[in-house]
Amino acid sequence: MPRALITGITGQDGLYLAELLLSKGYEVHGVLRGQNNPKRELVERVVPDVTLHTGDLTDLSSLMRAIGRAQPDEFYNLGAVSYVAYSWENAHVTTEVTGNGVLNALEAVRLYAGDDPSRVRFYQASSSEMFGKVQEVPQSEKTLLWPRSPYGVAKVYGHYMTINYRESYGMHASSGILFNHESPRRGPEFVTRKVSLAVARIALGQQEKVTMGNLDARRDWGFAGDYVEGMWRMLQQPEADDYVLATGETHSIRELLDVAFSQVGIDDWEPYVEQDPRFMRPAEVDLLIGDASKARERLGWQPTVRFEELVRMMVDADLALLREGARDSGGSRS
Ligand code: NDP
Ligand code: GDR
Repeated sequence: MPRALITGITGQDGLYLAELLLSKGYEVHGVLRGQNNPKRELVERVVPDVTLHTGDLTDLSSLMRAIGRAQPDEFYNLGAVSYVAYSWENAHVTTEVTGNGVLNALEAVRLYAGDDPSRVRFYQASSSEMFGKVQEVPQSEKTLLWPRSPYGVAKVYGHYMTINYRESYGMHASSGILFNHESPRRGPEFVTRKVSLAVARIALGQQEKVTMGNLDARRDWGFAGDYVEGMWRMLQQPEADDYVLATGETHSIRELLDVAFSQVGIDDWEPYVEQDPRFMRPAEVDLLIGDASKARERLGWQPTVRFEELVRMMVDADLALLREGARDSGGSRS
């Protein structure tokens, strides 16, 4: 039975990946941070077969202890401070977790693996946010990186450190450059979920308006369930490499609002949407659209859920959730 260890097990991708690996017959372990993590209950409910180990990406010895106990064949580094807007206000914390945390994870794996550094396969959760200021479209593994946020800068560091460990030590370390991927488990701070929750509340008469930031930014949005399959496929390759995962479609926040509101029968959303500079970013990533042809050709990977279906799925899930009267956001991410 292959064994996998996942950091970021409480997050959107961690839960989908754990479900995927369990369905493939893996023994799955997760790193859980904090002395009383409120999301432990969520993980135990959704994936009860996962074994949890206490650890933090900023604490190398805790990672080494978790690896020693889990004895993984595959290590998925999904843990991060992942909210871009927050990263300006907490740049040092973001650098420590999202940047230096990758170095800690790589070091823990390298030290554990001993004489055969490639015996534990490593996945790094890199991001389209690394492309930042638009250099070319669509963006591929070869596009120049020009990050526009402390989060993006930290991810670039983690990305190159992963490549460096592959080249320096012969580690089987792959970096997935994933474009935005969403689901009903998405955190409510991210724009798709913020909108799907607000639209559902507005439809049920629980909220009057939603306050947004920049409506003109464009993103390449896919479904998280498809993207964790791509992560796994990367680690099944004989050689480690870097891969873009994306849908190849781009849509603006305005189009997101069009589809989300239309799902509850509202064609003109303007009366329900306000803009506030509070939600504008010091530097914006204006346009993301990915070229996933390498993943398609080498991994046989392709997304199965398109933009409209994704947004409608999220609005429907939030309507159902609110109707059930679930009160905590933990429940909303299950
Ligand atoms: P989430 O924000 O849902 O999850 C982040 C996870 O990181 C949580 O489990 C969180 O744990 C954990 N974490 C935070 N700080 C630490 C720490 N100090 N030590 C250990 N773990 C920590 O993110 P997603 O699931 O959406 O994304 C997974 C990864 O993929 C992230 O690295 C993200 O940056 C990256 N990514 C995501 C994309 C997306 O569109 N979703 C696209 C490209 C990259 P806790 O619950 O305890 O806070
Ligand atoms: P992003 O996702 O920054 O792309 O990072 P987010 O959903 O936060 O923002 C997407 C775009 O929407 C605009 N926007 C708003 N965003 C939020 N959160 N709230 C608003 O009210 C709002 N109004 C407009 C933003 O300005 C932005 O242009 C996500 C994260 O998952 C990262 O961890 C990951 O690496 C990247 O996707 C790929």
